[in-house]
Amino acid sequence: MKTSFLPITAKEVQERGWQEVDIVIISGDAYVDHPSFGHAIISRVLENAGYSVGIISQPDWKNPKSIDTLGRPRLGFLVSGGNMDSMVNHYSVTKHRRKTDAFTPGGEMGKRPDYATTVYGNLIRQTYKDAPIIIGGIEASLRRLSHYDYWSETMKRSILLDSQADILMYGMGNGADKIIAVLESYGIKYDDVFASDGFVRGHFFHGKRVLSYSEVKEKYGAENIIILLSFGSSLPSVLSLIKAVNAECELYAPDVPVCGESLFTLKFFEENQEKILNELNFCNEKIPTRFRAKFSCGRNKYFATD
Ligand code: B12
Repeated sequence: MKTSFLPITAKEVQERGWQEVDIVIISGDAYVDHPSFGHAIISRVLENAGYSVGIISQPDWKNPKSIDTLGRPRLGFLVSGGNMDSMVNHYSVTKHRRKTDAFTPGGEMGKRPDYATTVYGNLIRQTYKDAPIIIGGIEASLRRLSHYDYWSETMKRSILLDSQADILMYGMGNGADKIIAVLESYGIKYDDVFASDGFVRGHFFHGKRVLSYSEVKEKYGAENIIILLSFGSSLPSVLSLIKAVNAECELYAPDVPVCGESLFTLKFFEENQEKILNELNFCNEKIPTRFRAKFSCGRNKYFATD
């Protein structure tokens, strides 16, 4: 992270000496600069990559000017309803209006509209007919295809159409993205991308159809596969799946920090040894022994230790 809070007003944009921002992020949540908020993670990753980013949090959806407070972004708008689907945020399963919003200061309810991603997208289109709009986060991800909307008891088409956005980014593929970029920078080719059998739904990643674990085994034979694990999880059910895969194939878990382009190499380890060991001691107190990761020769190989 390079700076204090990112600009939320035109004055703050000017104070940084910027003529414009590259990207405006619009979120249905309060602007909380903490990694438990999607807009905070994405804004800092983009800032780290050299882009100028401004935030519009919880715009007044009855006023089209509210999405224009930072002007037209050079590259486009990134839009999300917030950490939760706005309808789940507003209504209980029995369709009663909730009284508090956990993602707004003081729990104040009413700071975002129903179907927030769609409303924000249309609000942008009232002012900018052709500015690129990219939607993401849980609301866009879960509504990416035509779906039954429990709240209106109707079938809805993809939120991509209703929000008038150009691109919908689904899920969290950022860990795998970074690992692929690092492989490419070393000229290392990877043959396929796969997920656990139960997770595969015919989707594509980096132009490759995501295969199931059974399919890759059938295609290459378990003994010929080297797997790079490209996500993190401490869920026991996921860890036991990884452990089963590790028993059949050669498996590595490269450790790619969220910010910066560096890898968790032996050199990085030696330079930061003290900090890392302190952190590990802290983690080891919290994580049961059998789910800990261990180091080997600067490569981070996953061992389930029991
Ligand atoms: C912490 C948490 C809470 C805390 C919130 C405290 C706080 N102020 O931070 C508390 C305990 C208060 C809470 C309450 C509730 N919660 Co809650 N909560 C969570 C939890 C565990 C983590 C949320 C989080 O911090 N995520 C981290 C962020 C960074 O992840 P993310 O938003 O998914 O963002 C990633 C991607 O989506 C993407 N992304 C995000 N934004 C954007 C934008 C663009 C443009 C792009 C391209 C990508 C992108 O990139 C991000 C990084 O990978 C989630 C489960 C989960 N693991 O996400 C449930 C979750 C959000 N909660 C949920 C629910 C149901 C509730 C409650 C309604 C429960 C209840 N019955 O009371 C209440 C809310 C009541 C209310 N009216 O607000 C559900 C929401 C389901 C849904 N369909 O929306 C979730 C998903 C859990 C679940 N699986 O059921 N919750």
